[in-house]
Amino acid sequence: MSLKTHFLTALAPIAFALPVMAEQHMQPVASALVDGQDGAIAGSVTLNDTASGSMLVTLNINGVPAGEHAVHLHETGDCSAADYKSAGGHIAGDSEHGVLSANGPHPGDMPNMTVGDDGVLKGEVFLSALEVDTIIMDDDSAAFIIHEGADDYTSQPAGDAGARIACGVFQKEG
Ligand SMILES: [Cu+2]
Ligand SMILES: [Zn+2]
Repeated sequence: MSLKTHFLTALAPIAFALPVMAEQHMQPVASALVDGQDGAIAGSVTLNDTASGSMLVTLNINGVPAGEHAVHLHETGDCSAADYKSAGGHIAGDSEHGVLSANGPHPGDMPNMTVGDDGVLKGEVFLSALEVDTIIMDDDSAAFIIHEGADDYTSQPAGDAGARIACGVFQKEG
């Protein structure tokens, strides 16, 4: 075997290993299929653990009415009620609602999402105070909710964001 062949043989496993290492910085840990009562809203929300410890939330939903909408993680993985009140209140921990509250925000409070005439709600959000295994995937799971209106980031308990127009229950990935 020539010296050159030895070199290539040694390099090959490294070339295959590099993309895998990159992916390990982002692991999908839970996801939710999201829909609404009118049948128009459809999409998904994915939760990824990252190397930094923050959770990366990826929103990819279509058919949402144009305008500004509050999006939150709610404490119960149950979208069975027509008004989605079955999903309970926000995942709260010891915090108050909203980034404008002195003791806020709740760990699953996210920025308002602005949707255009194409109905696309697409975005990425970092949440630093959430653990998937203990908080999202507890005994009754958790839900993602889109509200009719915007979150004022300060009203208790949920930002005065109006009706719940879409819901999705988180399931563990893998
Ligand atoms: Cu909410
Ligand atoms: Zn909240």
